[in-house]
Amino acid sequence: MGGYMIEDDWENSSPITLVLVGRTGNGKSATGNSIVGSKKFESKRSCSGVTTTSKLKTTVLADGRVVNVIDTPGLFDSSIDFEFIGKEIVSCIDLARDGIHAVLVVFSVCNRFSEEEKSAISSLLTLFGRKIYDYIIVVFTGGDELEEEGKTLEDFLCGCQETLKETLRLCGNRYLLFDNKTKDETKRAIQVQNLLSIVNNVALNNGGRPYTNEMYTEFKKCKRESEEDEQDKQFKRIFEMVYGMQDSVTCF
Ligand SMILES: Nc1nc2c(ncn2[C@@H]2O[C@H](COP(=O)(O)OP(=O)(O)O)[C@@H](O)[C@H]2O)c(=O)[nH]1
Ligand SMILES: [Mg+2]
Repeated sequence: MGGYMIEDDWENSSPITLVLVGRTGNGKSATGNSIVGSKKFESKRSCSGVTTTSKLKTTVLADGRVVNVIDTPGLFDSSIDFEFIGKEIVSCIDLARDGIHAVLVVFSVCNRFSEEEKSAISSLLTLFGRKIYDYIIVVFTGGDELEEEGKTLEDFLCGCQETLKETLRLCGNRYLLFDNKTKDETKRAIQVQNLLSIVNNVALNNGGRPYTNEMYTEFKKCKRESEEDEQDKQFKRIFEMVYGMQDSVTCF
């Protein structure tokens, strides 16, 4: 009963906020456009990042649900420094005023799963804390390319590297395929519906609670404290080493 309350409440009233992350060129902006149903984000073939700061666009679905989509720059590209990532993350969390319902990690079936991608996932852990994994959905772009080869996503995943399989397991095996090139409006709408049904499951698993600024602040606080803890321990170790040795010196 309680579960249904959460579901009904979540589905009908609150806007859904999704954040797109991943390496430049994987199709984040194109996926954002597929979700909102128009070219609101700039998506380009060139490898230089088109999106330089995080942007939020909103759409209202046929059933009245409001969906906010936040597109981010390639935060996990190897060229980007940690300070910039930190600032962008804070700006994303500010943009998502009511919290983040799902983090869409975008991979492309056309690009090899790289070290950058692997580190993107671990950066999320470092930046947001373990809780963030409960909100991740992996979106593979390039559905049209697979279709052309007569392959399904499962065929693709069968032949993929073990590290990608491990990453998917880490993200609760929540993944789906997007064809951002389709001109077929029904196909686009079905893709969005499939995504939203996974978002719905994510929300239910998280008790209807999105990832909020408070959770982020709490994580940062705990992290700071544990770092301070670690510093304390380290200091204690050094202290014991120095004074322990002195003790033994006086003993002699
Ligand atoms: N064939 C194909 N190309 C795609 C798909 N999604 C994105 N792309 C292309 O991938 C390139 C990079 O896309 P973009 O959205 O700018 O990536 P971003 O840097 O992650 O935002 C563009 O040329 C897109 O047209 C897809 O589903 N199929
Ligand atoms: Mg982009």
